[in-house]
Formats: sequence, structure tokens, C-alpha cells
Amino acid sequence: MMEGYEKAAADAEERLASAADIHAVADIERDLLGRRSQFTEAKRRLGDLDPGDRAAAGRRLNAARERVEASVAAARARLTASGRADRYEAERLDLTERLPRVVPLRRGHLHPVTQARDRLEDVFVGMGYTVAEGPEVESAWYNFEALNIPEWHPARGEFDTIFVNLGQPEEVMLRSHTSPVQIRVMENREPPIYIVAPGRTFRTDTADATHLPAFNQIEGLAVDRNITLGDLAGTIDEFVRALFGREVKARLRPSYFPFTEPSAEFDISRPDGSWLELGGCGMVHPNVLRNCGIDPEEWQGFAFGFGIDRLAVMRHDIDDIREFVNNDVRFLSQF
Ligand code: FA5
Repeated sequence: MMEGYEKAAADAEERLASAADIHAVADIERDLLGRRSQFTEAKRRLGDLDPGDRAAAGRRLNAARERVEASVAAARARLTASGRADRYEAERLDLTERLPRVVPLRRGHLHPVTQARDRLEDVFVGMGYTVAEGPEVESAWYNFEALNIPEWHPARGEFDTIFVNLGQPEEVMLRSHTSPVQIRVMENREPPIYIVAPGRTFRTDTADATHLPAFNQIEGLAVDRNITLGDLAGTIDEFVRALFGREVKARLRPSYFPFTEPSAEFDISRPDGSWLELGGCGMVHPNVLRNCGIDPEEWQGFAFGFGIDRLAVMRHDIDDIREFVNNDVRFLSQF
């Protein structure tokens, strides 16, 4: 009888270890310690033993019971802790945000035309110039008249101007070049003046490989004493070298602009040996200085204006200027 119970108590640990939940533990507990268990039966039978053997048998029985009780308590603790852990796991809310790893995050960058503009500003600032700005909508005075292009002048037609329906006919327009900024600066500042003025310009030009109806120019103006055409040529050489290195050459071709005298156009060499027209330049016309209240006997100046989009085309060896406004990220991300 005692041996049977002790054997059952010894097996209890194994049975409890494989119990799946606390209900199974309760069944085993009832089986081993309950009212109809072998333990209860053995306890009842203690009375049948000789009084001399009773105490020792009772101690053995208690020891076996204590072992079973300890194993039951341990199994219950294990199953309630893991049961709670399971429930927590099942009810867990994932509050962390995870981005799909298939599309890695990539940093964007400035548009190649903006990069060219920034670089140009840096080069000229390095040469002692400051950056000036003017409005994109201009009056006929700033866009034409003060620049020595009176109303009757044929050069007005050459600028293919986009007019704004405001005031007198052909009085207000989208600026067709950045040269009006020269006038605004000279009206407001005393020489010596060394400025560059980058910005958007507009013409009725049809878009093609080298033209856009909305494009960017950068204007340069230097007004000081004893300025010569040599200073202008040296400045152009210097900025072309700073921007492209020594391989690219610049050349001046005689030309005509009403606001400069003499005037020239300047080209830069392309890798295939051809030349690309980049802009116009010249010595500031005395009439322009006078229109701004500057005495041409005392002060001279040179000015230049060229296309930033054209320059970026050249810089990156691009075939078609329209690529810059298609906004195809596959194209733009290369620069
Ligand atoms: C002028 O606009 C003069 N204001 C430049 C100037 C300034 C001359 C100061 C003398 C003194 P022109 O129309 O040539 O000049 O334009 C200058 C440059 O702008 C061109 O050489 C070209 O690089 C760029 N450009 C002109 N039209 C377009 C266009 N539709 N698309 C892209 N670039 C253009």
C-alpha cells in the first residue's frame, strides 16, 4: 500500500512536467491527493498497522505527499507564468513602424540647373562680386528703355517678349533677360559696383534642343574707374576656367547689343571641337550709365549675360536642353 503510493508520488514529477495546462495539473493533484486518491486510502489504512510501525509509515507518507504538493505547486507556477506569456504574445500590439526594405531611402539633390547657378554664384563671389536680384515681371523702362532700347528700336522685336496684360499695351512684361537688374542696381548704388544677378527669364521661343521659353540667365556688371575690354575678356576666361577647367576654351565674337559698345558674343568650346554660344557681353553703353545717374566720363563698366541652362547642358554633355524640364527622375538623378 505504502509502496504503491510512493511509486505514484515519484512518477508525479514526470506526469506534471508533461501537463499541458493548469487543468491537467488539477486532475493530477486530485488523483494523487484527493479524497478518493491512493494517498487518502493509505492514510486511512495507517490505523491498520501495528502501533510501533505507524509513526514511521506516517512520516514516509507525509514526505511523499509533500513531494507531490511541491511538484504540483511548481507545475502550476510554470503553467500560469507561461500561460500569461502566451496570452501577452497573442494580444501584443506592434506599435513600431517598419518601412519595407525593398525600396531603400535615397537622398534627393538639387536640380542640375540649380547646381550650375549655385556654382556660378560661388565662382563670382570668389572673384569679389555680390549677388543681386530683380523682379520677374518688369516694366518697359527696365527691360528696354533704360538699356538704350527705345520704343522704335528694332532690337525690341529680337527679344520675343511675353507681355502681361496690364497698363498700357506692351508696358508690362515677363523680363526677357536679366539685364534690367543692372539698371536697378545702378539706380540704387554708387560705383564701384561688382554684381552678378541670376534669375528666370522668358521669351516666346519654341522649345527645341537649345531653347526653352522659360530659361535662366546670369547677368554680370562691373562699374569702376579705368575698366577696359581686357578686364572683361580676363573675367570671362577666369570663370570659364573655374567652371570647366583648362580644357574648355572661350572666344569672343563681335556682335551688337544696344546697351553695350563695343559688344561681343562669347562661345565656349565643346569636346567635339564645335562652339556653343553662351552669352553676350560688352562695355556698358554711356547712355545706360547716364540713364542711371552715373557719369560715363568718370566711370566705365562691362556687362555680360549668359544662359545658365545652356551652361549646364555643356557641363554635363547633354544633347537636349528640354531634358531639364521633363522632370524625369531617372534622368535628373544622374547629376
Ligand atoms: C541677352 O539676353 C543680353 N541681355 C545679354 C547681355 C548682357 C549682353 C549684358 C551684353 C551685356 P541674348 O538674347 O543673346 O542676350 O541671350 C543671352 C544668352 O541667353 C544666350 O546666349 C543663351 O545662352 C541664353 N538664351 C537665350 N534664349 C534662350 C532660350 N530660349 N533658351 C535657353 N537659353 C537661352
